[in-house]
Amino acid sequence: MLRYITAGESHGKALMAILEGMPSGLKINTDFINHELWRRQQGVGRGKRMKIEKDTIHVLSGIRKGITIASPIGLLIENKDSSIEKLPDIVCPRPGHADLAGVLKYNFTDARNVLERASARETAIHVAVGAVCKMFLAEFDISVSSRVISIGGADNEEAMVDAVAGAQAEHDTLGGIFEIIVSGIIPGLGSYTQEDRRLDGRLSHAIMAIPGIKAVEIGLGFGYADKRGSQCHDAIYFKKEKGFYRKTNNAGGIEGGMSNGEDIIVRACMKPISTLLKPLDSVNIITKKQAKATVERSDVAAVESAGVVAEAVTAYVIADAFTDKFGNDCLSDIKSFFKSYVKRLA
Ligand code: EPS
Repeated sequence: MLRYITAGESHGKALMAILEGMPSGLKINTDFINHELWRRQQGVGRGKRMKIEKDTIHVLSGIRKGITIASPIGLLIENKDSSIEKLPDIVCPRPGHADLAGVLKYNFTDARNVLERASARETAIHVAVGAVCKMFLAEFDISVSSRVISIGGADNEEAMVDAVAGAQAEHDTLGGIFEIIVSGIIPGLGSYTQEDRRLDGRLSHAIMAIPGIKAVEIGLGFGYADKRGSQCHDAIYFKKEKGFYRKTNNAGGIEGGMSNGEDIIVRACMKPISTLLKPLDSVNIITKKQAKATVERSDVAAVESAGVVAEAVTAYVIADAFTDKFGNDCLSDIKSFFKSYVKRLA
């Protein structure tokens, strides 16, 4: 089992995570983690904050001489903008953001207390955790990637750039759809035996929990609804050199809550960013008078970044399911077990 927890506010001193359960013997490449952090900061529609920050990882514990030693891995990213104590109160909650439900729940008179933690800035540290998980999975030739399918309804790069520029000019924001692909996967990760062991449930949970995500589908997803079974289930074939395989992958690599050996394909929809420069109606939480929502510095769109974050949480879920099956103690033992499993499947 793997687990991790994060801490940190958007404009606090730093973002932190403790990742537990990584086996001993894994080489940690901090350049790779920094590259993943850099990827999250790119993309059409990102705001001014991305010009301020140059997210850089500090690995505080869990490695010695660049190799994991099975103890919890402490990760930290410093915020260059750490102005949390000086930032103004927010009393007109932004529709779509955590602001209103957060102040009601925690009895605040300032939504700043909510948004500082609810901000998608926190996703940076998930990317660092995911980068460690990707390094682990790479030992078994498993890779996780993503691609943007559409932004604001536009589905080619030029149109996406234009759509974002158009929204920006009108002080508006956009969302979109991205896809996650897990390649090199073996059959048998996850399990049908208990609902919380189902890989599709675990992946959907992790991706749906990324700020701004409103829908997740696996494989054909909603497309199954208007198909007959005979048109959409992936027929099974066998070749000596290949083992069991499919000619189609509508299942998105998961059947019965387990990986079936085909690529895992997950798509998710991100809603438009909730901070609008031309704000929607809101209510002042102190005076209860009608007002316009607070305007904060933000992005116009962050679909590509959300894809990078989803890669990270997917890598974590796959690594978690992988260690459930093959163990957590030491990389060489896991490799031996993995080899014998692959041999048995053949
Ligand atoms: C983000 C940092 C934030 C926002 C954005 C994502 O920085 P700031 O609030 O200082 O401009 O750019 O946050 C949101 C979209 C949000 O809803 O809170 C980041 O690092 O990704």
